[in-house]
Amino acid sequence: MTQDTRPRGFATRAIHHGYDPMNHQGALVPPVYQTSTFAFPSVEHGAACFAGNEQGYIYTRISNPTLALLEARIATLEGGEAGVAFASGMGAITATLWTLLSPGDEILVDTTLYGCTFSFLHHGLAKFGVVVRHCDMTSTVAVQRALSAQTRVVYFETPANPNMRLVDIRQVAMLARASGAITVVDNTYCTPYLQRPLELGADIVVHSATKYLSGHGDVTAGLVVCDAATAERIRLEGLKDMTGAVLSPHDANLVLRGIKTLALRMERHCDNAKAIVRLLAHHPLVTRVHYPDLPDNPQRMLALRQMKRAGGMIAFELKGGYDTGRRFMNALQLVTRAVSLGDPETLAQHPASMTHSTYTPEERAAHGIPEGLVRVSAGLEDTEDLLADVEQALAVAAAGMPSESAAA
Ligand code: 3LM
Repeated sequence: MTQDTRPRGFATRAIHHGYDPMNHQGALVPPVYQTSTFAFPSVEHGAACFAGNEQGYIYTRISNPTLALLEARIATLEGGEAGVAFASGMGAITATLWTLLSPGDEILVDTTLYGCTFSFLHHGLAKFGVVVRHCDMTSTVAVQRALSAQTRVVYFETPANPNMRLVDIRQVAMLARASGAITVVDNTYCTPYLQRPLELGADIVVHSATKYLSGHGDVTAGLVVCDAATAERIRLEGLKDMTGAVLSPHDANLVLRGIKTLALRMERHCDNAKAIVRLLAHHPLVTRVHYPDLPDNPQRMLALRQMKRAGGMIAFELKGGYDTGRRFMNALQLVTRAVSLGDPETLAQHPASMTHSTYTPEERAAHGIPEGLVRVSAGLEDTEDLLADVEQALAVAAAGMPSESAAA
């Protein structure tokens, strides 16, 4: 029998990469190494492991075989050399930025960011002498102008949470590199199934694996992927010493299980989002839909270039602003009112009072987050059931409006 040497596809690697049952008593599913510490065969071996002269597990806050398998899987899917696992997305983001930045350094970030990332930058990093600067990264000219000799890190989400603005990863990473800065991309909204920032020139990818990667709403987890040397620094500085935000082996196992079905699930999330977007875009109560693959979206060509499909996240605005949005969300019967995203359940939330309430109203206005914006994470239910629920909730929201504004 000849060995198949073709590179394996995404779904195959998501299921098999880095694990051979024959090395584990034939166990089809990787065992969970539910242990905090590891026995040394000799004191000399233990000392050599601590000195970094020999390979070996020491303590789960540093590494663990279950976490190592998850790290290898996300690294191959993102097309990077190495991964590091964390207890949450915020654990991954904070550990990475604590590792890369020192007082006096500057971090250049996009206009719109997830609420807790925004507050970490302004209320966390800034307190320790890191200069945080925003620029509109939808414009490469603005990025070029904003980069300075002090810019150590360029950081963005694409699509951005919650308003779906896109950043041209290839262009911005190229400008950052030319200026000596490291590009960090939060790829939570897309997952490597839809978008691979490292292949487009970014240096580091961060994830909230709480979302699509684990995919079942039952775990909080974070992941980082980059070159092996930087991953080791982030592990030994940001994870081991600065945050201690280690993922539990049991939760790593849940993320590994979720990743096995990522390709299938992402296709369904995209199908459902597309159907909901089509309903919203033609509905008289809807004033604006934020979604990458809409004919009138000026960033549509960029979406087609850097994303396989447009994703499962939608944001939209209704006539009558927040009041109508509140009525719409309260009228939902199948779609669940909840923050988070990427779960089998379709979720709806109000960024201004929930995920982005870490911004002041003035900051939301300056950072492109409308007060009336409604965000939906399209789940995996039957499309017809979702459309029926969204349609009836829009009708309830419209019925509660003063008649002249509903007709306007
Ligand atoms: C949310 N987001 O509902 P964790 N990066 C992105 C994210 O969306 C998130 C994180 C990082 C939401 C969580 S809000 C109270 C609930 C793009 C999380 C942080 O630490 O795993 O939650 O990831 O938008």
